[in-house]
Amino acid sequence: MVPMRDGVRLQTVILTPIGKKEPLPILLQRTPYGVPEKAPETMPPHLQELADDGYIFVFQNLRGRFKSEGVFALSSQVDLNDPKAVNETTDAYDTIDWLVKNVPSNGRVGIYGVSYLGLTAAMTLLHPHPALKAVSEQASPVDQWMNDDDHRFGALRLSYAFEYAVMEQSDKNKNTHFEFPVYDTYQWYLDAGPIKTLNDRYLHGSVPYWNSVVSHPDYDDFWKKEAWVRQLHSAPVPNLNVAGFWDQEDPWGPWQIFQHSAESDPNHNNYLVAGPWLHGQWQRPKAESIGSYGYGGHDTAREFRHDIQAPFFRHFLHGDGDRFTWRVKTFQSGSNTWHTYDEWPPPAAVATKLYLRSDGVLTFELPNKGEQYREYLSDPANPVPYRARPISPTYPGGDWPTWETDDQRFVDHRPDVLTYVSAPLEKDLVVTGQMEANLYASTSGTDSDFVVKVIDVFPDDYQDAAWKAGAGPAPGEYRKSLNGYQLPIAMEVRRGRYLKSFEKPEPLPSDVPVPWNIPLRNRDHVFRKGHRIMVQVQSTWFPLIDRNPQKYIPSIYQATEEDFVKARQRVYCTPTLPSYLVLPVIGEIPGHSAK
Ligand code: PG9
Repeated sequence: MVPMRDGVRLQTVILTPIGKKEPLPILLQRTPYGVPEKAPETMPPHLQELADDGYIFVFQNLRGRFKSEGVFALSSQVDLNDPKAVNETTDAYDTIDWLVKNVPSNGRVGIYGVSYLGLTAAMTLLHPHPALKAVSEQASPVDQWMNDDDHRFGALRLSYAFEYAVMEQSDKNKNTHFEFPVYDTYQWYLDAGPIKTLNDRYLHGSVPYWNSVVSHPDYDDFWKKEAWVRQLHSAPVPNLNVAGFWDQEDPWGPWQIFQHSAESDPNHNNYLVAGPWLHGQWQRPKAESIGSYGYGGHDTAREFRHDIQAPFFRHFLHGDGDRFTWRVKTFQSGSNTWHTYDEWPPPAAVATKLYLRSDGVLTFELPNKGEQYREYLSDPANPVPYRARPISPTYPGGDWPTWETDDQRFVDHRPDVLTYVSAPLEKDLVVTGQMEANLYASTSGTDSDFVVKVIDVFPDDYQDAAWKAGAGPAPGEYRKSLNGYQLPIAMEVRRGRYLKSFEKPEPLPSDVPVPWNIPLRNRDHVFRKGHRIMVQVQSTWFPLIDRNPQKYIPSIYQATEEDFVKARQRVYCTPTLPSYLVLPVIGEIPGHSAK
């Protein structure tokens, strides 16, 4: 029980290797999910590469979780000007102080971890203890209103935010899984109706974080204080940021930490590694494929841990080996190769527009005169599912982790999903850097959402050679095949009320085309020759994102059933109101005439 500055004691497990005589560095993980009860009988795969070098592993429960005393606030607020404040930054500081004074070591401490553990690692950067010599935040959120777990630019990630808050704040001594009385959670959330019902009927105000979510719809001071990264403007300690391109929870935070730290980094302390990973997949035993799409024989998890994570800590904590010379290293999907970059975004990437056309085609050419728009009816009573039903609960495990790689054919025929597709590419198209979508779109309502998905469409005969005599999958094997697979590369939502201001929402003008900028984050992917690029546009994505009533009201979380209305959505494609993707292209643009 390690004492903090306010007297609260935190449950801490210290595992010291037997047989290592020399003083070792300490590697700390701080978690809300529970510490190990005893030393593992055999070394877990994710610790193996580090254990080979020798570390004292320390695991600590956050305040208010399990046997740790105090209250778990599920908060990232840090007030550096308040000397009495306690938060994850001060608790980490106090823990490191106690460890170097009480545990024989070489006096050097590192902290690392994935997701919440990444967050507690990252928050040390705001006031690092002098003994803290290396940090590796991995999939840390940084601003829960703007992106990652709970919202996307203010659009609520309903199922995640609800189920996570229940999990962590229902019972101090365990991770609680909300008991859905029905099998398909899509049906449950739809039947529950407006957000208000969730407290009125189920939680009765018992989960503090959920209460905060529904009482702070806009980007107000509460959320700005939660956005701890706003206080980060340098790289005080070497930090290896790690991000997954298919991370279903926290894909955005690591890039933000990297960017904020780059504001002042004279010692080259700031690194980022990104790969084709689900949330935390780089710490799983293996990461060799997405579904049946293999990475050309690479086990990217093992390669990350062996070739990047272990040498990083070895250099800064043991004083062995060289410092990395690169700033960003990625495992590029499509080419399935590792790449290093001295600068991000790479200067060689050229922002290239790919236009959505009135006939449902994607081309590198601006629409012609006479092209107008495509439209659909968005009905909140029949929202587009974000993955194929039945949708199992987010926790525990199940198929939530992989949904961002699901074949999108399950929705591309829906009348409320617009599909645009390019011709098969004549050459590989390399996309490295920041992707975004810009739509001109209108709604007949006064509020609305637009979701954009960028998809890599595999050729129809992609995998035929893998089957007997190149004949293609037998009946019954189609689901295992990549033939015609629609693999999402980037997906994001914007909520209309926040197009002009995150702090002060405004109604949209009905039936007036307005510009929608939809950031699609950093990517490193090759669309291979013969593949096609697809874009899908829709206005519901349920229950991942709560339903927009499509009629403006001051807080969606106070909406009643009657507020939800159908709306006619139009995506414009005229020469003056074009809708397009911006792709950061390296090298030649296939099939693109120079005129
Ligand atoms: N995505 C989870 C989380 C991190 C930080 C805050 C809230 C949730 C996690 O996997 O830990």
